[in-house]
Amino acid sequence: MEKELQVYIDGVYYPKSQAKVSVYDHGLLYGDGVFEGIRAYNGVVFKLKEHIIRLYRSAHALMLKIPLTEEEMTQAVVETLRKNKLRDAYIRLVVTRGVGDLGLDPRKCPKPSVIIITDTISIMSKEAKEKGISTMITWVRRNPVDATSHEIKSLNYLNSVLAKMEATANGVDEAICLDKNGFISEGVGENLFSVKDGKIFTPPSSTGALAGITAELAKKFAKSLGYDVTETNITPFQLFTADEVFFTGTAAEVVPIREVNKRQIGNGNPGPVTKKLMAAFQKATADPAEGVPIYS
Ligand code: PXG
Repeated sequence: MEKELQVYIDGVYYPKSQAKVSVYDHGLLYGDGVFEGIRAYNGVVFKLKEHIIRLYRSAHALMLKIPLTEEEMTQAVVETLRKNKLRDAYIRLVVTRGVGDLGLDPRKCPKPSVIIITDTISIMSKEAKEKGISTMITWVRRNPVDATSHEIKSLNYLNSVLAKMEATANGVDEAICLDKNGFISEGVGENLFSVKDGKIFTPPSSTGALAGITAELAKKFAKSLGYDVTETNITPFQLFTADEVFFTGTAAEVVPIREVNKRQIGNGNPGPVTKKLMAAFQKATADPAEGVPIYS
């Protein structure tokens, strides 16, 4: 039998089938915790530093004290990948509030738990990348910035789950969420960009969207290619009538959107700006300088 993947929980490695947390963990009971989804490409953990910084910022917002330094966390991620002899991987980093009682008061949880899962990745299909994906604006709003905003990458993902279910039930690939004012926010685990007359637009974090690491990179590439990138409110109408629309995300990378609520975007094919950014992103994932090496 093939050796089981090893999962890191609080400094100890457990085989996948035995990697478990307590039913009293407030991560389970209340969604009280934070996470990151990270990828490794060809032996390099892509943008690991940026993901670790975001994890600690999310934790800071929740007043959750991670029991490892950022450096120790980085090492633990790399070591978990080594243990599993992975080069191309999906990494799920989770910090929960830890075990407490049945009240939601986090003071009852003396010790947060750190979980590092490294697994093989299921990548988006070649067809999705070549032809673009279909999307729909869902009834599920992004939580406002004064609620469980996705600015904090917390374990509260129920609105993403509901939105994803809605998309699936309607036979489209992915959902797009609006903010409480009706402006475009983001996908269920992707940031959104639109292109009109050679200019690039993306919703601000005031819509409750996560500050995506892939989005940040896409903005950087766009600017270095000479495009204007503006963070601004985008209406559904502006999306329907955009020349190009695309998603960015760790799982999605850069993926063209060919349809929004049955409206064809542009000519229905991935546009020139999207294609250039896809190529730039692809190049970055192959550059060891963009991440932390697993095997030195
Ligand atoms: N918005 C939200 C709400 C997210 O959760 C992104 C945007 C894209 O951010 P990055 O930093 O990845 O460019 C995310 C990222 C999953 C999964 O398992 C989710 C994310 C990342 C990786 C995997 O669905 N969320």
